[in-house]
Amino acid sequence: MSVGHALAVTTNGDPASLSGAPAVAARTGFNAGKDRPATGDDRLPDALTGLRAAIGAARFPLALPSAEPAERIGTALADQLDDYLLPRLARLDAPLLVVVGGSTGAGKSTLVNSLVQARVSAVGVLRPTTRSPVLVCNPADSPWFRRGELLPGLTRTNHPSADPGTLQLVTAPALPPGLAFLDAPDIDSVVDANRALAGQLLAAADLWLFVTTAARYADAVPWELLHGARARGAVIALVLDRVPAEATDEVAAHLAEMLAEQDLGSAPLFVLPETWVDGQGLLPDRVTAPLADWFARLAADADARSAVVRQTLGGALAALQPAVQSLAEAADEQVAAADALDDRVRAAYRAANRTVEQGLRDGRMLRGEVLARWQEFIGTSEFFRSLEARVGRLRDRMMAAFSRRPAPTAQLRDAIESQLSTLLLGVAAEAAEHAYTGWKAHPAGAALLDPSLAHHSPELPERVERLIRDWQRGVLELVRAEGGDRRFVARTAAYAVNATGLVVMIAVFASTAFIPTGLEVATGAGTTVAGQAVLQAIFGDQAVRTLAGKARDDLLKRIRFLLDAEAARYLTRTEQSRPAARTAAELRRAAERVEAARLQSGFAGAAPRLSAPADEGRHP
Ligand SMILES: Nc1nc2c(ncn2[C@@H]2O[C@H](COP(=O)(O)OP(=O)(O)O)[C@@H](O)[C@H]2O)c(=O)[nH]1
Ligand SMILES: [Mg+2]
Repeated sequence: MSVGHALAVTTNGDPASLSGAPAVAARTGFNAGKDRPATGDDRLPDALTGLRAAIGAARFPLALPSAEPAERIGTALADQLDDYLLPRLARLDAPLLVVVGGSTGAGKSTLVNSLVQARVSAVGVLRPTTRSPVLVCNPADSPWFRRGELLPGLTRTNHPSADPGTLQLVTAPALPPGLAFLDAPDIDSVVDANRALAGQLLAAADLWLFVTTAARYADAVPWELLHGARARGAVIALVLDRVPAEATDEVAAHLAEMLAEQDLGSAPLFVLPETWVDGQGLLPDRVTAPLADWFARLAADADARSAVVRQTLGGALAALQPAVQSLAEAADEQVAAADALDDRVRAAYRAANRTVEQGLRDGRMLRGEVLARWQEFIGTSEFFRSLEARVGRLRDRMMAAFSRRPAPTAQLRDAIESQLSTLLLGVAAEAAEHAYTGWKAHPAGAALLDPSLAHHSPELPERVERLIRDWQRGVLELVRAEGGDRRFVARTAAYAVNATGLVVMIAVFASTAFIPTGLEVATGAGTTVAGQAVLQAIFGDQAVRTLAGKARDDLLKRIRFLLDAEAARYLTRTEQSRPAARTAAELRRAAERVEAARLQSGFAGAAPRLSAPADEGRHP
């Protein structure tokens, strides 16, 4: 390949695209001749509007590796739909927008100024970092760009502005109608917002004019962007600017190689030699001529312009479904992660409930203080000393005994309360710790944690105390209600109610299935006052058993409720960060609608190719 001075060269070895005119090569599967309007029905715009809504509603709040890219892709897609796809589809005949992009100092602004023969865009090294991008068009096209259907998020201004979110509009009579240039911020700007804006503008381009220099063309950032643009099927033309004469062949050949590697071999490439800028800061005509001619021919050729628009639009439409698919997958991951986090919490608190049930079953509650107080309690009732032989009439006599002589009920109650409280606080602390470590090991969970979650809630001791009091009160009410029929509890004896209530509570701790062992504990621990037969008689009593069963259910219910509240500290966090369950399905459905509408539209044909500039110096 040889590159003549100021000659645009192409790296494309395909003669079909070397027509010398900027028209789109006719070898397309795309119905260029019988060009039926792609918007003959509203299916595609409607589907795109639906997709826009689905993307706008999608959230990726859980800190998964896929969330940040999804957030970014979602924003970019929403922007592209608003900025470009929807307005462009509505007005296929609107002027062609050429977005000029590239690295800092590549000569973008100089090139735009030179092409429109006016200093419309500030040039130079001392650039204000937040200068608004400049769009330059023929005065005839100004109303369209001013209207703001394209890039609706940018406020139009007539002057350079430091306001972010503005687009400066300039008219240049030297620029033919039908084609406009947008001098975008540097794609490698040190200012994040500028870089982001550059990307957003490029996604709104009908044609991306990528400017690089002999010194910079191997930089990574532009290649990433080029690669993305290529993947989207955008029409790209390249300018290799400021190439020293002696390096032209070598640099142009190397760049051509890189372009071919990136599947960009067919993109028109213009090599501009290093030169002096004039007093106006403009490049000499002879340097810009090939590029200027190429654009002039494009501006003059409505079919060629339309083909460019259709290629970029078609490419962008075709790229939607795969991109949305990645969003849907990320949304699925969000839901799965939220479920997984909830599962870890539920498992921890289920285990806590199980431990409590186990604790009520295995007799561990009947140890220590409770046991001592229980023995004291039954030991002080004279009745128990003489009862052994007469268990048959136990119930009545027990009640009689209780009502005659107060036993230390308060101490037993306190002991029960403290034992139960220890158990509950212990299981709650353990569950919190398990849930905490479970979340900590999960990337999305770790991000939702705060240190307080590692422990039971600070109000828990108070709640536990209340729970136990309420339960004990409930047991007494049960006993009282049961006594209403006068068979079980002596009618008026408050003491008997209390004492029976305590027996019932103890029976809860020594649940029916467990009575024999529980009694062994009680008797084996040294009490001689109440023999096995007596206790068996008490706890075997159907009325006691029924009451104990009810009291036990009530206690477990209260505890479940309490532990649910503890778990809720975790679960509300996932609930707040949980994306709507239907997000993924809605994204997929909306993307499928777009895809179906696209396939039926005129945009689904094989992408046409923009022909390269004439290359008189090219060897056969
Ligand atoms: N000598 C020479 N200077 C140039 C050329 N193109 C741009 N410049 C200078 O390089 C600097 C950066 O150019 P500018 O157009 O602002 O680059 P941008 O950052 O890509 O917009 C300015 O001082 C220009 O005058 C060129 O072809 N030859
Ligand atoms: Mg510039």
